[in-house]
Amino acid sequence: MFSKVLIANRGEIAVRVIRACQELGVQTVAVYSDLDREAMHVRLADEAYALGGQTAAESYLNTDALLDAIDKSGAEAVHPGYGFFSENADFARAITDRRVTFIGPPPAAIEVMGDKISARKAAEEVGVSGVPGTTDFITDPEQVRAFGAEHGYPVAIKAAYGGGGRGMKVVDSEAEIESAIESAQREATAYFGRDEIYMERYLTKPRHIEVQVFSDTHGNHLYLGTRDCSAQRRHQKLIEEAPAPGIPAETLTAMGEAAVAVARGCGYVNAGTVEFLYEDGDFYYLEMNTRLQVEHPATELVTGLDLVALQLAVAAGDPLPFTQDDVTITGHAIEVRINAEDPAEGAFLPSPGRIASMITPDGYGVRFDAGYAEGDEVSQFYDNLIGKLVVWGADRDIAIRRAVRALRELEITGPATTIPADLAILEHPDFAAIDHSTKWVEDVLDLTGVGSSATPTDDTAEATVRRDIAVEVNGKQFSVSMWVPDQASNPNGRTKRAPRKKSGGGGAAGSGQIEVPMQGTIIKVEVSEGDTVEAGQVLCVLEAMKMENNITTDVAGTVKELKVVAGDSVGGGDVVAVIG
Ligand code: MV4
Repeated sequence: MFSKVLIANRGEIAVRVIRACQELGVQTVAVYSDLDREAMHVRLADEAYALGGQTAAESYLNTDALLDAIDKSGAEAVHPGYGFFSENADFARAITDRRVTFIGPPPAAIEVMGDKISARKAAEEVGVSGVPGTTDFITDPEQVRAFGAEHGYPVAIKAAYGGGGRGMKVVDSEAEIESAIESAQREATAYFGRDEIYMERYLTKPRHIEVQVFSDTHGNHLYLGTRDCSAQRRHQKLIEEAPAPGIPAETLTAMGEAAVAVARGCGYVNAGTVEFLYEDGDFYYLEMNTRLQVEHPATELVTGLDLVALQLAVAAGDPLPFTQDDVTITGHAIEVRINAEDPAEGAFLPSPGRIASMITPDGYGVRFDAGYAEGDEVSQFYDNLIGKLVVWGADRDIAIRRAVRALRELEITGPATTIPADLAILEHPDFAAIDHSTKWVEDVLDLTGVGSSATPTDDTAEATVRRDIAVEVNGKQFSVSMWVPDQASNPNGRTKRAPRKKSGGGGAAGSGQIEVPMQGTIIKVEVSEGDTVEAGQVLCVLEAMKMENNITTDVAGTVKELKVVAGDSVGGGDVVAVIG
């Protein structure tokens, strides 16, 4: 086993890995951005190194700063967590070039699975098929017309070098082919810098089922059961469960064996996930995620395995200590994601801010993996996952009831959270009946009347509290404890955000000051200064929260001023155009 591991991540996954290391007697090294100097993962680690910067690009994606921290700390291995550099073959190579172990798959396996076309070909080579379609790039709308005529509509047009659902367009009829191609190419270029697209038959009510695989360096490849992650919104999962319910045992076994074939075929090592779409009893390979996933604890609770401990063992060269026959699934697990987002009216608007108070659930079968504690700040710059509630039950119904019970115990004040939406899903008869699909949250679940869970906080208490103050010396962090008035730890008092100030004094309906509702990137501008526009007309396209959003004018008039061009970053409330 390693004696020292650096965790190239933050938040709950960094905390998860640090805890596993502590249990194994492995020294832990945290890295942190300027905003994370006092973050939970830094508090828990044995050592911490400053990366500098605020945004992900300036900090957790700063290769030089990370390599520097690795050198200074003397870590023998790096755990990338998920996101950031976890599926970056260049980073994995930069690590291994320094004779430091990357706790993850070989760079070549990351590369094969990195684009959908080569991933699909790799699966086809081992006899695992995806949704009927073609791996040829679309160069002519005629190809889509011919495919639609043969297989019927709808047809899915997908970005070849994309992922996470970005750039997928659904064509319902021949008339929509050209605009769908244009839109898919535009999104693909905006997100991935490449515009190659391909097509598949579009499944209208699929479930997202994934298989957890694990491979060691001795050629052993196992599957550790399935998860259903269909309860998601705009490709952000809300609730996951293990095993995938309501699927015949022989189908689950066939999916497990298909996943292992894919892993073996690409020379996989360490933890991975093979994703499938499941519809009407059939399953279709989608892609492989070459990392440990957010939802791995659901698998841990039904297999009894510590997947992070296994990752460390496999990375250290140990063979997997069990065989496929030893893997058994017991009971049912449900993971509920708690994000700092306001689900009111189904909008899921980011709600960063300081966690004024947090009462976490407990009791039989309940686990809470958080990346924050009371008093910590959820930054707008990073993923806003506060924590994950993971429950185990003897069967699915018990697990659902336990998840609801635990969610009701969980109280967070400060940021709004996804808890009300999570409850709406868990208490819905469709979810109980497994009559949901990947489209269900967006198309069926009714979140009207679901209110904001943001709560004002009482900041009048004058008690003293212990604060561990981080002191940085030559880029390395040391901790000093102080007892200070509680006020000092909360200089801003109330943490509920004041009503957002409208920029430029405008923004009110009908004022002609057209604002964007949230932070994002302008990917297309549809009008020019001097143009005459009608109410409801699209002015520009904002890419935000992984989707294209049309920004429309609510008044008719002339474009007096246009404040953005394609490629501009904008913040929520920024005025993009003035219509007069
Ligand atoms: C599909 C599909 C239906 N038919 N492909 C979206 C994410 C990307 N990785 C693949 N996705 C889908 N591909 C065909 N041919 C429906 C989806 C899909 C989806 C898949 C998994 C999880 C959530 C999803 C939400 C919407 C659509």
